[in-house]
Amino acid sequence: MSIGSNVLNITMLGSRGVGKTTLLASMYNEFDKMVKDISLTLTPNQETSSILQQRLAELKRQTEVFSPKRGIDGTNSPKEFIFDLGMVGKTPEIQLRFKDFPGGFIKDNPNEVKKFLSAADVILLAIDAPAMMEAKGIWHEKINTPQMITDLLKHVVQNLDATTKTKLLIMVPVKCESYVQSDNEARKLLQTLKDSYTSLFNLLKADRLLDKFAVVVTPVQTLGSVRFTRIEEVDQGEPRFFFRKVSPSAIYAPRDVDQILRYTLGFCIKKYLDDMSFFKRVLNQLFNMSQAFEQAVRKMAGNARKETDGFQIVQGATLLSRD
Ligand SMILES: Nc1nc2c(ncn2[C@@H]2O[C@H](COP(=O)(O)OP(=O)(O)O)[C@@H](O)[C@H]2O)c(=O)[nH]1
Ligand SMILES: [Mg+2]
Repeated sequence: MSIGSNVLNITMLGSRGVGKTTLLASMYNEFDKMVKDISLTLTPNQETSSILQQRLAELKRQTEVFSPKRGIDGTNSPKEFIFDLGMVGKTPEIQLRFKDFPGGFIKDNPNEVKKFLSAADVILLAIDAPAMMEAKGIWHEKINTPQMITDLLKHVVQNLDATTKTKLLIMVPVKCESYVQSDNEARKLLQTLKDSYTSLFNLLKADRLLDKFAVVVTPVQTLGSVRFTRIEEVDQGEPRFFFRKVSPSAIYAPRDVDQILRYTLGFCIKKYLDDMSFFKRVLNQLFNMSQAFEQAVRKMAGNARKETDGFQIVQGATLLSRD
């Protein structure tokens, strides 16, 4: 986030069909519950709102047994989801811009993606949890392309030196309902994730990056009431993953999706305060985040942030405010 513009850029990575739009829809849908005593409000722009409403309606109609299809949503072009965040009844004070890069686009246009990643404050990596956890992870490389992600981040960290910009990487195992129902399972998910992204973790834990690049793992249940059931291999090595509702009458029941915003805004407010004290010293400049808003965001970010049950701050805890 740069002082003055108050725009927070969030770049989303993850294969098509992994659940990125669903994640945003669930997050937005849960927002009011999350801030009920804080007077914050999140307002999507028209286009964002209509896409998310449509997605929510689909989620609520989810059949008892289903297999998410990959790549049926037509275009393979990047999308932008825009939300304004502010105090209820007041002019918004921060804009959150989620840039959604589907897997296929990244492969064809790496340079454009690198540019966005370098400019991003937060990188949200959606990881297909069943691909990583089931069948000894044989589908992980194909679906989650960890090497391609690591290569993109290599570029980002090379360019980080030149600036004082800090970044937050949020690794989000999605479709993870089957792996977080007990402490033991959640620990196993976290460990498998660490084993499945060793080169990425090794890259980011270089000394010079430890206080610049925060990394957190946040397994969120965007549907909640479903479980993985089986994989069917259809034509030419294309797997299909099947899920089943926990009971025929189970309804859409997302869990922990608030964590994404708690971490994102915790990082953002810390960055804002650090930048502000720097600029105050140097320029004695005035800034445009109201104190009431700053306090509300701080409160939201600090409240109920999870660090157990598969959630972990892997590095850079000091970049995430904590009071
Ligand atoms: N089991 C399960 N399925 C999910 C979850 N999130 C999304 N899906 C399924 O995955 C499909 C694709 O999700 P979508 O958000 O469009 O993926 P995107 O291409 O990454 O934006 C949806 O139609 C859902 O059926 C989840 O948390 N659990
Ligand atoms: Mg999408």
